[in-house]
Amino acid sequence: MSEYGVERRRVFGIGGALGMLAAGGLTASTVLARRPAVTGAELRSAVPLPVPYRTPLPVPTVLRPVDTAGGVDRYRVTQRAARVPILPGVDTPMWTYEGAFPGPTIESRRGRPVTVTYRNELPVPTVVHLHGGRTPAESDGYPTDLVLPRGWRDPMDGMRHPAGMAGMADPRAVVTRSTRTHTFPLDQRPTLLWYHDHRMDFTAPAIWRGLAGMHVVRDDAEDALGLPAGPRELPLMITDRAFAADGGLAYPALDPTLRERPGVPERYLAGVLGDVILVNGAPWPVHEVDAARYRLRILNASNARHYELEAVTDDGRRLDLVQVGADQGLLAAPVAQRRLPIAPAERYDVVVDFAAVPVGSRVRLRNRLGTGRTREVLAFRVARKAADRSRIPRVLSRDLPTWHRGDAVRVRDFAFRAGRMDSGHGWLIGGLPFDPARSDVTARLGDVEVWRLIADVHHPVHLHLVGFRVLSRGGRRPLPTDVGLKDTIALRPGESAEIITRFDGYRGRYLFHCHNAEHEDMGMMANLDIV
Ligand SMILES: [Cu+2]
Repeated sequence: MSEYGVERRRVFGIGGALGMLAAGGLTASTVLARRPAVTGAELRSAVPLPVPYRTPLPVPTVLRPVDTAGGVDRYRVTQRAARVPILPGVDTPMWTYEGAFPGPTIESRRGRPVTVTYRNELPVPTVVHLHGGRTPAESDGYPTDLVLPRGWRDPMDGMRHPAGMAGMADPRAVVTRSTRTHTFPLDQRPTLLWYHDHRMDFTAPAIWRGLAGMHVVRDDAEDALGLPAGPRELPLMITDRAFAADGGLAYPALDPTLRERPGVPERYLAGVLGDVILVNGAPWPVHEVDAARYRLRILNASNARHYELEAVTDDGRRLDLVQVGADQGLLAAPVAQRRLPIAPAERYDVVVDFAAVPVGSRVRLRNRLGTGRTREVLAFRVARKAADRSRIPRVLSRDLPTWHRGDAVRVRDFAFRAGRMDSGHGWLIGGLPFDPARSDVTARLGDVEVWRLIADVHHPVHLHLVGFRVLSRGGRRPLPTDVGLKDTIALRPGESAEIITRFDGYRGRYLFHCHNAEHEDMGMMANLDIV
């Protein structure tokens, strides 16, 4: 096959890129490659930390629409500073959606449009992206489509690239003042999405301060499956944070006002990790459950921390985590997992059965990648026997895309690695730092493409607009947890992977980027123009 020859050359091309990495002697990549489990530097809290598994698990409130006329659910969300009780007896000043962390959850039905009017009452520009949403470009939250706060003088402020690249304004940016309304058609597979700030150069500290919330899309077919529901379905947003002596959040921003100079000191180049694990904004919480099946909708909303989750009983048994869904919705069939590696922005939809767990005992969700307290995440205390009419059907969905290599009209290669930007250390895609004004990828609407990705250190790579399937990892079969339709793939140090997708939905300017939030602020994004 003539195609085979092309593939071989591309494989050698990637090998060449890796060879350069090894020889390049870049501080970050070489240091981190030697310590592959490290995805950042950990901040130490300056307050006494709570004892794990005493704080009840909060479940974020579901936001009520202000209007549902004409088949559209309309919401209003205000971004504002608030004092949020996170640690026992302490209020933590945060930047929030509606005064809460996580922000309120939006529940929506497939194909029923949602509009959200965001009001910015924070002291800095903001922009909201719905992660995993199949959203028209003008509502996707491009990093320069800023909502300026009242009184923000220079509309160009906050649109400049890090020092030394000043003046790199974006002629295509659509900037508004005070408010902006996003329209989300939500014509997509039901799944757990999340919304978060995506401001150019300042995404990492903005999410850290609290600008993140969940969004669930449902449909009748999924409802009819009989999976655990109601109080037995739990959205779980996992984040790590660190706290200063006054109970405020610690974060090593070069400019703590987040107005001008982006970035973090070099020590935190690989990412910022906290020493406190929060689930739905509570430190190491505990949740009382029936001895029955529960559906856990797990999101890793941490900036840089990876987890490998397992469910362990008090007597040391590991419970199956029966995966029913991935980033972009239901699998074709359930897959029993023992461990769930979860990188920033990834989601898993799993069912865990507490029926055989003795009443009064616990099941802990633990993190195999943590050390000390960061090994602990969440505990379930089995409170009582209970009836359970839920089920896990053998067939979960029949609408997963079945793209084949032969469908692809193009193969593209992207190296995600450390490098130099004008401002110093950066993280680059294909050797380049993000420039909103540059065209990186132009794809035709409807085209199927194969992308080959290669990483120096851990990089969770995320495509806006489309889901993809993982074809291979390291030249071999994908991991058992790569199953289903994804929108974020966790590349491991030195690893290559192939993904396949169809650029479907809308034309316009989108993004692909690393979802280690510190990496994305330090250059690791690129434009994806769909024409
Ligand atoms: Cu990265």
